[in-house]
Amino acid sequence: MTTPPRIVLHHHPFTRAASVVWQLEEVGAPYTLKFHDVGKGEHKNAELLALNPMGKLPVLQDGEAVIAETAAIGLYLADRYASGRLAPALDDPARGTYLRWALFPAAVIEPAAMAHAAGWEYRVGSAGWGRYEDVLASVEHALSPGPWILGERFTMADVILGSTLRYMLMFKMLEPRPVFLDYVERLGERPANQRAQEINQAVIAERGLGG
Ligand SMILES: N[C@@H](CCC(=O)N[C@@H](CS)C(=O)NCC(=O)O)C(=O)O
Repeated sequence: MTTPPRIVLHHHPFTRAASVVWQLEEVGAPYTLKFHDVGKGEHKNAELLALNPMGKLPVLQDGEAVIAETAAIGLYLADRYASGRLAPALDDPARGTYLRWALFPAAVIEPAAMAHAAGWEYRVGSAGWGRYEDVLASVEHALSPGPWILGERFTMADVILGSTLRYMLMFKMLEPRPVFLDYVERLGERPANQRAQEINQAVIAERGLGG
């Protein structure tokens, strides 16, 4: 009898959990998906609230470890299962840039784009995400010349940043600068990304979520 994988991803394909499938495919560790119908509010069940009182997906369990927040999940998986491959080693100076760009999407890009789209008024000097224009310029600078955040070296930071750029471009929440579009296109060529899209699509078909 085979034992089930330790890693369980609480999942719905229309949430950020879809990009964790890509993280997992890059890492290559065995995992299972546990579907929660967000449309029916199933992600607010007692089991998930106990794991993540935010009541949000994704949540990943790995044995006793419980991790919420997409970026934290990616960093955890890379350190735990792909250290030196998808995550620079602890004593590698490249780790600074790696961590910076893994955290930048949730800490800066998302709130900046949201504030911009919603026309929020705020004090640029007090808001951690600053000015929308500066955010765009910073991401553009970080991706030039590319092809990846660490130059020739692909890491989990690219999965985290690329997932955010992809969905923000898709939902027209980010200015479609050529550097961003080229980066997302390059990421789309990665076999692990393509496998993840197939896995997410299969869940959409199986659950009749196509709309
Ligand atoms: N900061 C979190 C955001 C998680 C999040 O907002 N998840 C959304 C789907 S992408 C969700 O669960 N929404 C349903 C709800 O809030 O009820 C992360 O990066 O993982």
